[in-house]
Amino acid sequence: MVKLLAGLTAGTMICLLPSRGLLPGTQLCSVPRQRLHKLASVQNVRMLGPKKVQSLLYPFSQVEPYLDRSVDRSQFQHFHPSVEDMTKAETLFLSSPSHKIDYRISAERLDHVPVLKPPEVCFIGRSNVGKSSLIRALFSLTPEVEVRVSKTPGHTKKMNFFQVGRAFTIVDMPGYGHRSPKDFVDMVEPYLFIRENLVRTFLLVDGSVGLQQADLIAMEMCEEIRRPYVMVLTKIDKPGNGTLLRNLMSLQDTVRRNTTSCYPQPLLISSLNFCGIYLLRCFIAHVTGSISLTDTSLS
Ligand SMILES: Nc1nc2c(ncn2[C@@H]2O[C@H](COP(=O)(O)OP(=O)(O)O)[C@@H](O)[C@H]2O)c(=O)[nH]1
Ligand SMILES: [Mg+2]
Repeated sequence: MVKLLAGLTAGTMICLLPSRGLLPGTQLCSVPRQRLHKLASVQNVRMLGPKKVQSLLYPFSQVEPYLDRSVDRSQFQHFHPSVEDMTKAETLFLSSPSHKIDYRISAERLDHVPVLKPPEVCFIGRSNVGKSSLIRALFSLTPEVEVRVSKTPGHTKKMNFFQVGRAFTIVDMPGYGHRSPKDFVDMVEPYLFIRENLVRTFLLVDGSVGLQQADLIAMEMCEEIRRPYVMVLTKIDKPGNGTLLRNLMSLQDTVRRNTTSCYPQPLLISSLNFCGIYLLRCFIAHVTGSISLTDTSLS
């Protein structure tokens, strides 16, 4: 098991000092001289070329050119916030003395789950699908937050709670599949049923392999629970555009035909190259009521 703290090679990182002013009005004093990934913030992404900016902020644009002309694009862009909204949202992911972001607690059993007031979002999915990596990428502006990522399937046996100031809590759930179906039945399912402050569940599917039987079972469970959930296609850096598009279309089709509680637009993510991380931060900020979007039609 390897403990990685935003473990990136020196060549891929830059150092953002307080004087550089990452975001207007935000305090970096809580992370002095902290080394941040060069793609951690929208502000840095905006300095790249327009095509790169587009694909990092709006990952659907990567596959859109390969889509048949007859397909309605709007179904993939229900949530399409402005760059300004994404910039506003990411300030929530930046720790400061008045807005502390930290790992809060782990729970091995449901009766150990802490009672917390803020709205909560959780990440579920098969072991190794990329839940912890995704949470680590969300917190890349606060790399001192420790999120364990492992190459060994089934590493996360506990629910890990991360507190984002008084705004919301993010929960990393144990994976299902490989060696861990018991955790899933014992913890994940009842948690989803009873957690009153849970506002959104993100169900992760590996974008390089597409929907698996275990994912379909998890979707069925979410449908039974009838709480709003969102499909997330992870590791989109791995497959070629053809495979990714096929997996996306098949997922989209399943969502359209078989679900009522699922958000119609699957989100595309790579925690490796940060594609879609900014959009997801904005989505979380929005569904937890932490920001108001400029364009309120986007919900
Ligand atoms: N290429 C690629 N690999 C990823 C990505 N996200 C996670 N991984 C890898 O997938 C493995 C499992 O990730 P992890 O976050 O521990 O999955 P979890 O079991 O769902 O929490 C690790 O080896 C990660 O480095 C991604 O976006 N792209
Ligand atoms: Mg994990």
